[in-house]
Amino acid sequence: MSCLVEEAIERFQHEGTLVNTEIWGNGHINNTFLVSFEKEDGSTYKMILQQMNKQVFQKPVELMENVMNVTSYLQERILQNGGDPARETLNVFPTKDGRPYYVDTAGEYWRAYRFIDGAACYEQVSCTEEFYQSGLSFGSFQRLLAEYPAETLHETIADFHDTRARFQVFKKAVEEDVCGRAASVQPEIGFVLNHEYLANVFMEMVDKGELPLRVTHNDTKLNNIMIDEKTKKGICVIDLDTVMPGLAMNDFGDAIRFGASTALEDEPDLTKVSCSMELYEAFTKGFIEGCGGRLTEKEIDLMPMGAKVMTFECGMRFLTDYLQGDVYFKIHREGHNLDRCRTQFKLVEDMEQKWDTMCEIVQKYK
Ligand code: ADP
Ligand code: GN1
Ligand code: MG
Repeated sequence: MSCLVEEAIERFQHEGTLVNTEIWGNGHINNTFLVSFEKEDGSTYKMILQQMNKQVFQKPVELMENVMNVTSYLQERILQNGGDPARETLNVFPTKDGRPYYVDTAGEYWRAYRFIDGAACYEQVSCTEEFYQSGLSFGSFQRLLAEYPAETLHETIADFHDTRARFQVFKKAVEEDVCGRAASVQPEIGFVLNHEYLANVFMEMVDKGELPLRVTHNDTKLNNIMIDEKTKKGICVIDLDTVMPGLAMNDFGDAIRFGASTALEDEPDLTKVSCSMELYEAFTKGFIEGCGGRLTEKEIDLMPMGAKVMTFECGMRFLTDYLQGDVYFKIHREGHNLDRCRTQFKLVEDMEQKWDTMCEIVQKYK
């Protein structure tokens, strides 16, 4: 473990003696560590320590202001609802001088969260009920934040789900072809170009003022929710770095692209990849229930489109990163971003095949 990790650990308020530090989780963006301490009575005290990705989040101070404000707001709401604020939302551990982050000697930003015990994050769902529960949690998250003053939130990543803007970035990456990889991915490039309508569909409606901007999570993949090991209920929505004004259908869609897939996001064998209608239905039911009647009819009607748009956007982002030399998403093998891109495009194709069913399911729970 680098000495900067140790330097950071010591800057945060904690109890007991440091006994272990390990790399933790499967996030693509931040560097996450599980840090364990032993207290005087022999019990263990754990914290999640994260080195924030400064290249992705260029305004870490504003980002932490969002996280502090959103988590304090959620803690109050959870308390009012008779829940446990220590476990049902993130809790930031302050530094010894009372700040929500620490800047190390190399200029890197660190933060620490209370470790949520007795719960886990998954890369794939193990049963349909679990995915229903995660739909309920992501829907409730939107409901809990429905009255949050959206104008006070900083935009942590500009144009994050502006698929139309991302399409332009993609085209530029193809033109520049800095790694000379474009020639080898012509079918994938062609797929993006043939689906340009998916890049425009929501943004055109936003331009016309047809869609409400809500406080949304914007990164609703299954491993951003902690599932209670005993009850199997989604207890805590984590990874609040992209909580910003956004579209309800995108939170729905991003969760579908990851959790309703029959394979991992980076599965190289595309024959294993499809969008399970059973899982799609379970999540739809949970999400609509969780939103508690706040979604407009139009938003519900557009939920299947949200699934297609978010899956397309994510595949396009992976392909862009592959073309740019894997500078954004963490990779663990050569061609990793390309494998990820291919699963997403396979899912879009599968959704096109299953489109009528996807629309019928949404209407059933409207
Ligand atoms: P990234 O932005 O890189 O995805 P996350 O904030 O999602 O980072 O954290 C990465 C992983 O660390 C999560 O998927 C989860 O497994 C774990 N994790 C994050 N916060 C907590 C927490 N408070 N308690 C327990 N595990 C956590
Ligand atoms: C990233 O941070 P993480 O791993 O939860 C990314 C999402 C992508 C996702 C693809 C800030 O999510 O937008 O959909 O990877 N987060 C950011 O798995 O770019
Ligand atoms: Mg994450």
